[in-house]
This record gives sequence, C-alpha cells and structure tokens, in this order.
Amino acid sequence: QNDPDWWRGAVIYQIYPRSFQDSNGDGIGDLAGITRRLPYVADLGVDAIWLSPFFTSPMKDFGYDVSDYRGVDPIFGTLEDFDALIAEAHRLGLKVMIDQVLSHTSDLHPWFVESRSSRDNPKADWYVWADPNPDGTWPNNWLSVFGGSSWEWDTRRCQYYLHNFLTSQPDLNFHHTEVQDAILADVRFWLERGVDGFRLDTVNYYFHDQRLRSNPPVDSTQKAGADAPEVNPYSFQDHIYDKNRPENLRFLKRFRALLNEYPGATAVGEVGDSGHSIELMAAYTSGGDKLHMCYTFDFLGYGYGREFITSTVKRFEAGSAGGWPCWAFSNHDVVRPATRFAGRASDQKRLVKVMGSLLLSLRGSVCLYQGEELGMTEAELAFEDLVDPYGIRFWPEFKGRDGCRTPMAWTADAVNAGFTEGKPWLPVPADHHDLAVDRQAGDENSVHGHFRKFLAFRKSHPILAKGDVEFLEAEHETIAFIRRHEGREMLCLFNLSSEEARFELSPGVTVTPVEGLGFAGRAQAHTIIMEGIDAFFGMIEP
Ligand code: TEU
Ligand code: CA
Repeated sequence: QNDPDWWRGAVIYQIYPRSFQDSNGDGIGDLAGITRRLPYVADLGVDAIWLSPFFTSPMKDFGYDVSDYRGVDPIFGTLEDFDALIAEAHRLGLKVMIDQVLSHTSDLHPWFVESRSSRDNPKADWYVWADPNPDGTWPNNWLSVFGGSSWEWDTRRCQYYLHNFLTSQPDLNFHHTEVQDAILADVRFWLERGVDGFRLDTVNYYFHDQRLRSNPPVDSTQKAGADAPEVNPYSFQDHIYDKNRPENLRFLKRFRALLNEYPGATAVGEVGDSGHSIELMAAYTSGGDKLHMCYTFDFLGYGYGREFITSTVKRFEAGSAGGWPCWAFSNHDVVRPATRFAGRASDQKRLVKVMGSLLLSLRGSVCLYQGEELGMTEAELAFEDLVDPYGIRFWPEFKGRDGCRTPMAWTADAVNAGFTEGKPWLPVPADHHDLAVDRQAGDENSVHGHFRKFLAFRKSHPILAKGDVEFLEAEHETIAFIRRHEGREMLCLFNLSSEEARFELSPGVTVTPVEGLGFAGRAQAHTIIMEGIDAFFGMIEP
C-alpha cells in the first residue's frame, strides 16, 4: 500500500466533479457525491482517482480558471468535504490525484487583479505583459487555443496580456522566480492535506518565449492526417516559441524536489497540443528528476489505426530515455472513444472492449475517464444546450466539449439516470440510460464487466504494465506485440478490422492462451485465428 512506486503502471480514473454525482439536487455534481460513489470506483479495480478542478473559480472554463488555488468552490462543497473524500478513498485503497492548473489563473485571481492595477505594483510582472507594436497591433502572431489572438488589451495598463486559452485565463509569467515560489507553496498546501499526486494542466505551456518571436505557419503537409477537421486556426501555427521552453525542465526539477519530500507523491503532466508532444513527454519524464509521467493528445484524437498506434508508441519507446508514459483514449476535452472509434456501428461494443484492452496492455500507466468503462457515447447536443465557450465559438464545424461532459449514468430507470434529482447542468441523453451502471454491473459480457475483468487481469500480470514491448509484423489491421518481464513473455494481438485475421507464430514458438477474457481469438497449431474485431492473449512457452 505504501509503495512509493505505486504510480508505475497504475490505472488512474478521471472524475469530472460537475458530472459524476450530485448530492444536493442543484444539478451539479459535488465532492460529497463523489465520496458516495467511491466504492463503485474501487470495485472497478483502478488504483487512483484524478479529480478535475474543484477549486474556487468563476467557472468560465468550468474550473480550469482558478481564482484561489487553496479553496474549494462552494458549488462543489468545502475543504471538510475534500478531507472526507480523501479519507474514504484511502480507506478503499484508492490514491487521490488532483488537477493543478498552474499555467494560467482566472482573471479574478487576486494576483491578476493586482498585476493589472498598474505597471509598477509588486506583481506587475507576474503575468505576461507586452506593449503593442508601433502601429498599435498585437505584439506578435500568437494564437489562443480557444480562438483569436492570444493577446488581450488592458485599458488600465495600456498593454496587452497573454492568454493561451480564454481571455479570462491570463498566463502566469513562469520566468519570474516569485511566481514559481508562490505556485509551489500552493501545491505544498495540498500535499500537506494528504493528496497522493497531481495532474498538471498544460504542462508544456508554462514558459513563453521572452523575445516574443512570432510563430512560423505550419507546414500543412507535415500534419498528422487522421484528425478532426481543422476548423480551429490555432493548428495553422507551429507553436515553437510560445511554449515548450527548455526553461521548463529546470522548473519541473524544482517541482519534483517538492514532491520528493512526500514519499509516494506523483505527477502526471498533460502535454497539450504540440507538434512535438511525444518528444516533450519523453523529455519531461526522463532522468527520474522531473515528472513521473506524462500523457499527450496523440491518442485522444481520431487516429487509432494500426500504423498510428504502433508508430506513436515506438516513437516514445525510442526517445524516452527511461521516461514513463501514461496513455489515455478519453478525457473531458475530446469526443468519447466509443463514438470516435466506432461511430454508431453495430460492433461498437466489441470495438470498445478491444480498444480498452489494447489501452490497458500498453507499457505504462493509463488514464480512464468516467463513463469510458460503460462505453458511454458522445452526447449529441443542440446548440442551445452548449455551455462550453470553445464549442459555442466554433459551432457548427466543431461541437466543443460538452458532448463528453454529460452526467454519469448510474441507474437506468431513475430520473436523470440517478445523477441528480434537480435539473442537470448538461442533459442526460435518453440513450445513456441503457448504459447505466446498474444495467451493466454484474454482467460479465457488458462493457463494464469487461473493463472490470481486464483490470483484474492486468493487476495480476505486471508484465502488461511494466514489461518491455516489441512490435511484430502482422496482416491487415492487426496490432501485434510481445511483452517481456522477468523472464516471462506474453503475446498480445488485436484485430481492429471487421474481417477474420490470422497470425502465424514463428517456427518453434508455442503459446498457452489466456482464457476467460471474453475474446474469440484462439490458437490452432501454429496459427492464431481471430474473428473480426477481436483479441488474443497468450503466454509464450519458454
Ligand atoms: O487542455 C489543454 C488542451 O490542450 C486543450 O486545449 C485541448 O486541446 C482542447 O480542450 C481541445 O480538445 C487543458 C484542460 O484539459 C482543458 O479542459 C482546459 O480548457 C485547458 O487546459 C485550459 O486550462
Ligand atoms: Ca450539487
């Protein structure tokens, strides 16, 4: 239980507090609701939870705009509720990781209020301020992820300030040592309260280029092909200057030194959109003196075919220099994988099981997002239902993030599927009732039953989390690899096509199939035969 290395290979269950469980009928999930549902999470067989932000916030970006890093927003409860949540999680054997949104604050954070009050106050340089160009225009061409220039004019200082996201999310100036000190003091506050680790929001955005050089336009021929339509002009720039600074490695060492004072405390960094995200993930996690783990958006987009997945993992393995990945297919920012991978196809459930097993078979740690274990689909919302400013801005080409943030479905026959007795902040889609926990739990063949079974399998086979990986040639859309750990070898095959697939074992190799995982893949002499959308796991005889 007190293994300081618990995070290596851990499965982390992400909870989006607004949408998990409402306890007081106001239609918004809260900490007390989460605490009530923790036995369900523990029963699933994950190692840790990661809570998306519950801190004091004007909620312009639903908590990713923090105005007090040490406070619990009254919508979600109190600090006492948080203490109770940690106590219950620990009683159930779950670690608790919390989100830290350090790259930017809310514009209502007292630091920013002070910083914008004049050009010479003590916090004048805590944010990134710049004079206009001589012709009055923006200091450079940097763009905000959420649309438009990343510079916003401030009428009091008569200067621009930097924001990589909403204008109400001003970017902190990490080049300033006092800023680093203040942030680390706030992080320590939560370590003292007993959290086991952090998810670091947009960890590659901490530092900006102090020379404020304009970004080069992206060479569109270099862009990964299989992605959503590029309606967001942000992706037409190669953001090599406005983030991803080498200074970050020094800061991450400071951050790690703080965590090292609390044995077992761990960090997973979110490497946000970047043309070099796998390389950054390797750089941030290598050497054992920076972050424990990172995840990128590589597997959170539309690419999921054989070539894409193998090449991404290989790229990390080749450049990782001892770093540790954390893989994810789902989170509160992207289209739910059941819909992304399978659309409304009839074999959606099979594909969700095969892809879930693939995710849990990759070397590294894993983040699962609430509802992923139910095969929850992306909610189809009307424009009137949207609340995400990102979705509202880019509608209709891009529908934003509300579709993956609708409430968790607990009870099929209850109003709002048991999430709230009030009016939910986002609607519960009618077809989610069928996916509710009470419909699936106890049924081995349900998506939930499969995840539960596979999580137990992974736990009893550390080879899956920790072993080395070697990819093998295979026909069509079969992903094939061998995992090796402490003298044992496991063959893992995933047929992502809807056609039957065969895999020939090398001469002299024999495998003992792993039974009971619910797949149809089987061994016939030297041939493994899989049905369409299927998998096979076998221990290789020494
Ligand atoms: O997301 C960072 C990130 O890269 C996102 O901009 C992502 O590309 C976008 O949501 C489109 O899918 C983190 C948080 O996960 C997100 O919820 C916040 O809005 C964002 O940071 C700003 O804090
Ligand atoms: Ca509530």
